[in-house]
Amino acid sequence: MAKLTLYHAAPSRSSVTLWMLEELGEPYDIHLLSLTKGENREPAYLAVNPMGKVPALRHGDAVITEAAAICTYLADEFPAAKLNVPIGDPRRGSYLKWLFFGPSCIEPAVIDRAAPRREEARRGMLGYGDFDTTMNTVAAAVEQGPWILGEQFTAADVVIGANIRWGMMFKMIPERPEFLDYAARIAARPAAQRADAKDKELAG
Ligand SMILES: N[C@@H](CCC(=O)N[C@@H](CS)C(=O)NCC(=O)O)C(=O)O
Repeated sequence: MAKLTLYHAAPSRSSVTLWMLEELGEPYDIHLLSLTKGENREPAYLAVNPMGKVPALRHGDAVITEAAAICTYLADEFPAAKLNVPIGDPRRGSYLKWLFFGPSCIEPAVIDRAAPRREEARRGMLGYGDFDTTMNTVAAAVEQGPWILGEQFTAADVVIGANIRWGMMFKMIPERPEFLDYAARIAARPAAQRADAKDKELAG
């Protein structure tokens, strides 16, 4: 079977994909990079990801970048783990919507609030509209639980769950009950615990 190698900095956005790999349960290697030493800007890594960003995943000859794309790829590539919603399933549309909602709405909404623009952009110009609507939309999606699509935990929970956990940790996402409950359900998952422990060890 083709080898999986995660290019990772601990902790960082690549921790999302570390968690995804733990949920997947397939063997993988970690190629650790130090962002503080600028190893992500060295030619060897720029050949892997010209953006100089982590994460990147190598699977055999394929290289995938962008955390949400990596989660989507792994879920589809290893369907036995039941972390995807396959083509043809009526829930696939909703599944894809949430995989994209993380990087295209939640992240920019959170970052724009943390580092506001000098001139406020019109709501219509912003893909996420406004912060409160974005948060209310996510809260409604995770409120009922246990997972975004109901009983099945999917890659969409890794992407959205990581946004919520990290956002609350850095006080960038409000600690509302829907988010706290969802984060507690995630924290109880053995794969999330293994990923957290691995990250701590790697960072240490
Ligand atoms: N859009 C990318 C963002 C990745 C990203 O910004 N990673 C940060 C770590 S949290 C990074 O590599 N920063 C190093 C740098 O930009 O020099 C994704 O979602 O994977």
